[in-house]
Amino acid sequence: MTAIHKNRALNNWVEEVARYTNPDRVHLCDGSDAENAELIKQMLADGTLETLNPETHPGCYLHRSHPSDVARTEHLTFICTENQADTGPSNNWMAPDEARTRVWPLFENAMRGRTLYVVPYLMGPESSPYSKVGVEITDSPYVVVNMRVMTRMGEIALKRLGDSEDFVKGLHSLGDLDPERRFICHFPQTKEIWSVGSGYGGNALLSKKCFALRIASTQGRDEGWLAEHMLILGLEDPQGHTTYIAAAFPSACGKTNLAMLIPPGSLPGYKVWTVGDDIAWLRPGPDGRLWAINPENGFFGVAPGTNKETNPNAMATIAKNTIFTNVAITQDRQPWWEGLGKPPEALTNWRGQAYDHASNEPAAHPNSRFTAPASQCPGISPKFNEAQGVPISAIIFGGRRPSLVPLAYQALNWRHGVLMGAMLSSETTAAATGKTGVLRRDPMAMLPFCGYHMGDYLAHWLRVGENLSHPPAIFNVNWFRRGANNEFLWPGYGENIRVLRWIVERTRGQSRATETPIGYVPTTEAIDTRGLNVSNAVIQELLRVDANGWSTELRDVEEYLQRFGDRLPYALEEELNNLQRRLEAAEHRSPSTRISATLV
Ligand code: OXD
Ligand code: MN
Repeated sequence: MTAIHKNRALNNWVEEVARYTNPDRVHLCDGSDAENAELIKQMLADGTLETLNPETHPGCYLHRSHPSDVARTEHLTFICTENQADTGPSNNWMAPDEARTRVWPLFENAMRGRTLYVVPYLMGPESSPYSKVGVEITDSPYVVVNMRVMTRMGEIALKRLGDSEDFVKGLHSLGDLDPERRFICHFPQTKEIWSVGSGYGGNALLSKKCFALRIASTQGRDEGWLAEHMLILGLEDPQGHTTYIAAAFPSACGKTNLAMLIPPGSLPGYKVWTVGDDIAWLRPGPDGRLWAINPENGFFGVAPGTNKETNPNAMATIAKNTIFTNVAITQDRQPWWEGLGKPPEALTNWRGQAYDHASNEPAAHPNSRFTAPASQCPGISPKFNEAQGVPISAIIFGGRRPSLVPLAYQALNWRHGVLMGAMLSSETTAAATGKTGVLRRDPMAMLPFCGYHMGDYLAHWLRVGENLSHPPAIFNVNWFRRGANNEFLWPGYGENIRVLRWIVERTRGQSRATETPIGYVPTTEAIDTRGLNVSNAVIQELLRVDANGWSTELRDVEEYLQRFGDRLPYALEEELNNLQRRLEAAEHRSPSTRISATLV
């Protein structure tokens, strides 16, 4: 084989893979428009893509995946380290030797009749010293065109790589798409990823969950920074001052909506700038603050529920040059999903069949997605490409909790905030295969994405905080609390700005809160409800701290955290005991009612 590139390490690896996978052709991707157009032409010809209405959705395409390949498959996702203890109980472990005998053979001749694409990509802004290079080898042209949207792909990455050997090697093959022969393996020690048998985004776009979270989290552990499942936004106030916030929510809990929020007219002068919607790389800066970059260059968002009311900026972002996966289409070939109003009469469902209106089935798959360039977002931050990133003043954790967890509250300090993140839990969604709507503990929303032992990860969080002279304040939010009739108590979406505003003001010592055993809870007056149809009684309920309920919750948290054994940092156990003691004291004073305490 002739050398595909002058970089020796790259060339040797591609040759080795090509010898084993046996493709018809090898193509090094340059990321150009012409290359993209050629790939799309090919995929239109073989049915991998379909054109959407060029008048309403110029440059947009539909891809229908195999019906058994529509979400991340966590039970087939492995961390492969020599020592099982290093992966911890929250990850599936496979010994590297076992991976070589069980998974590697699935790549043998897997690319016969196909093209092997070499996809170099850069995670992070071109000018940033914190950006990292990855190369994905794949036999899926759908993966290539998605990678071009989600990362800085092609020449730009090769230029950055130069003759360095320092890049994450990702090998992906669709294989035969049989879930029985599907594996997503990570080798943090050698910075390698093998993914076979799936074309689904989170399993196949190896830049995203595999590199930017699982591998990067281990690099962060070793180098003193954090790779997190977080959106990044800037909230500009009427005085023109912008405060940056990072927020972790489990998959499909509204990170994209929050990152792209447009404030309602009743709060004039506020503006949200989107820096990222899914992943943040966070580093202590020389000024003692935590600085964040978004390693990605596009959005791979959940389509259902997205509309002009819930996320107008997303709707504008995906109006052109977007790849839609597993959505339904209307008769005039516009993409359609649940949340866009009444289903039109003639509709083709995500499987490509006529939609049966009498059925209870959704027309779009609940985890159907859009892949769209970040540059198309009307609210994209002017700091999106900033080399140093943005300074983070607040970190928010949140999940779907129908009861107990208040609309918002603030941790007493970093250590308590780390416990708050460790306690995060949420009802499961369609982003991963399995039952939806079940409560699952998901520390820092990283349970499926942390590449090493969760106990070590929590200890790493504590260490990072200790080295910050100006650590971000830490908060927890819950947009999903329900009332007696199971109705959502909080309107959510654009109105969440009211909670963000309280958070930003707290970071400046400006807004009011009550000190309760679980942390600082906003006073009812501190959340601006002008122009909102939410009664005072509902606000009180949203902010109620039920000491009894929390004591029960903490017993569950304690049991959960115990699974991390002696790797659970002692400081967190202590923090949990302190919290338990504060709750017990409050229960004695005023059982299961709102806890009256000091205003701060
Ligand atoms: C995602 C996920 O795709 O979290 O972002 O599943
Ligand atoms: Mn995600």
